Amino acid sequence: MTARALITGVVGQDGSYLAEHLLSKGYIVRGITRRASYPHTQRIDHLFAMYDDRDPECPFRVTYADLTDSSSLQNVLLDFQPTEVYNLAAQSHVGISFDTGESTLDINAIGPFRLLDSIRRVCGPDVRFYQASSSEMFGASPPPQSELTPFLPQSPYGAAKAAAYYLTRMHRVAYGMFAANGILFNHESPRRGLNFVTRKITYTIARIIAGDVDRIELGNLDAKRDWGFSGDYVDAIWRILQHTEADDFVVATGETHTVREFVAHAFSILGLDWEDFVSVTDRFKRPAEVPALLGDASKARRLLGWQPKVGFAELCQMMLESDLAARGHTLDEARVQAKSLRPSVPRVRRK
Ligand code: NAP
Ligand code: F7E
Repeated sequence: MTARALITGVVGQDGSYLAEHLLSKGYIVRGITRRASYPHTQRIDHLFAMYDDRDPECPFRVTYADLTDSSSLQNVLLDFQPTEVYNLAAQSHVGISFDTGESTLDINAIGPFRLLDSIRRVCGPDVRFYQASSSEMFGASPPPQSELTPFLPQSPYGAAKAAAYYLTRMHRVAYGMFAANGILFNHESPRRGLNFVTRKITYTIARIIAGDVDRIELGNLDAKRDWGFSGDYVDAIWRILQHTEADDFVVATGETHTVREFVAHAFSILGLDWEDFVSVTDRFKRPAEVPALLGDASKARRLLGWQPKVGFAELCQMMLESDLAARGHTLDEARVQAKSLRPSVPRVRRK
């Protein structure tokens, strides 16, 4: 039987890479997206161009549904009859979750419950379910973090993801469902949303080179993150659902860097000193911070045979090159242009 994957959050960063990954393996893929007032399918437009959805055999389709709307979830489950469900949809910005706590809890905690409950009622226990859990659940627990590390969430986002993690396990235990958690540490790509710190940095550097702006404003530079590449992580997500039994897995690189190191490295690729172009503002600081994340993914390595391919420096350069290319610059051209830039952040403001 052909595997049939339902992906929530298909227009997001991971959803787009996962759809590509599953299509390349011969899956029939159905994505769901919620209504937006303006089209936001940029990350999957190349897939729409590859497949003709007027063809009844088309392996890739996208339907409207919303994690806050059980009836829409039941409709798509009844219509599509998936063999695997990947729940990637979420309000995924930690900082914004402090401003939108209630809706973040609704989408990120009750949303997975609605989906699990609907799968149980509509599809039965044979459907495999993946929950996009997060290293943000570890919060204040010191590194390194593994599947055995206690959760101490520091944000509405982290608390909601922890609730969803336990609800996923509960459906495994109570109803015998194949319900698994991937506890993924930060993962980035050229498709990363513009207001996550890595992409904000590479995108704004490209704008500095183009002369649109003269600096980047950032918040906490001391936070440490274990940053990997989304393209590598969707393979781990797929492997988690192919494992012999439903289980929970940390997915991480095992290397950690501060935000300061990321921004310094990104500027250094162009031969620039980051301190000439970065100012720190309280505006981007959070009411509570997760100080340090460093994942121990030895269980995923051992049981899933998974390991990341893209490292920190390669990831940073890949994102910068992509943002420069979108503005018509090669890396070499940007390096030449960088030589003519004057520092925009006065020394006195650097503290
Ligand atoms: P992303 O780019 O923000 O994608 C999330 C997607 O969820 C977006 O396309 C969003 O749609 C959709 N969504 C939000 N609310 C929805 C709702 N009510 N109904 C249906 N769809 C909804 O995030 P990502 O980086 O791909 O992350 C994928 C998942 O992994 C998320 O659950 C995230 O929390 C989790 N995660 C991410 C990381 C990471 O570092 N990237 C690490 C650990 C866990 P709109 O475009 O319409 O907003
Ligand atoms: O922040 C600091 C910020 O927003 C990283 C999501 O994918 O990973 C992500 O959550 C760090 C934090 O990611 C700015 O305070 C400094 O310490 O890129 P971020 P995140 O909060 O770690 C987890 C695992 C997820 O599950 C989430 O979905 O960078 N930081 N200055 C800043 N962060 C932002 N966004 N913007 C700044 O200007």
